[in-house]
Amino acid sequence: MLLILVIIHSFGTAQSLGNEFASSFFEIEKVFQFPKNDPSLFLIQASSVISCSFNCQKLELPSFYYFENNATCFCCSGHDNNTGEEGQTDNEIIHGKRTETVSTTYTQEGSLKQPEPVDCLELLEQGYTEDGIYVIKPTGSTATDVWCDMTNGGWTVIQRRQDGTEDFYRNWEDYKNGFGNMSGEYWLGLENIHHLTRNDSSLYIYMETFPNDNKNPFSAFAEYSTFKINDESDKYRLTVAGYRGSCYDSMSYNNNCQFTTKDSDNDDYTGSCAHHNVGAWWWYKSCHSANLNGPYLKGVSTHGINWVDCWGLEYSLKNVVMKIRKNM
Ligand SMILES: [Ca+2]
Repeated sequence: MLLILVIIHSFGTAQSLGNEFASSFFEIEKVFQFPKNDPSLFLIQASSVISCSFNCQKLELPSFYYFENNATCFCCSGHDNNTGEEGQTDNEIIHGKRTETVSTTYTQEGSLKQPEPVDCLELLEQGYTEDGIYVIKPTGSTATDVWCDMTNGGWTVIQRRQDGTEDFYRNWEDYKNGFGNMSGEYWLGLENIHHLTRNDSSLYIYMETFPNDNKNPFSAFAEYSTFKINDESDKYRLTVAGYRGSCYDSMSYNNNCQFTTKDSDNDDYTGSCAHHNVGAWWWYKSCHSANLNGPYLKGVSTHGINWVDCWGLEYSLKNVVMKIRKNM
């Protein structure tokens, strides 16, 4: 551990990186292992304290030092709390906020550990107020990228539809593990949703129609004060209750249902609702009412992205965002 302190000391106070490293270290997003014989230590390029923090968490190395002068970040698994070695850093970073230049003793109190945020609400509470992609690590799960809606109070986005670029007619493994692009269309994954909803949580759904279709209402929200899904052994069974919204409720019908995909039929319908509706959902009996993972069919059509009680079975929505948050 003394080696770490020596490395930090030299990076923090001197020219930090030697010329022999400079060119390769500034390659964006590339991860460099340093030193080569120790897999727990990494030097990465990072454009800000926040990207440093998140990238280190992604590597599952919760501690970090960020050096603004050369835009590098040193990730490590932890600090030796017993050595009492003294070091000098350009900036000390505590809980994601940079302090004035300090000289510090590397004790537990002086460690730069960044707590791993379990969801977007926790990130918001740590002071991250901008909407965007963050790394979270739900309790019991692994680190994952996610879009955080901070503007409306720290919601973790679990699903987004907006342009049809992503294929949502997928199998069980994909729905379990998640798919898509966090800045576009995606499904976070049932496993993560399960872990995120172990605490009392709410679900908020925003839905929007195509302007040219002149639908009334143009958009709607549906919020459920109880939203929880069981684990895979129970096929991610849904608990949903406590509706409030601006149109009608199309999801309480799915309460207590298991999840169904095209290759895993867990619905009570004689056929497969996933085949019938070309999607995947917590369906029941005659399948329909909500089909937010249906195909992107742009307006009037059969079995698209439906919210039946508001726009009927024959209308496929333009935008959908599903997001969850721990109840406060
Ligand atoms: Ca069936």
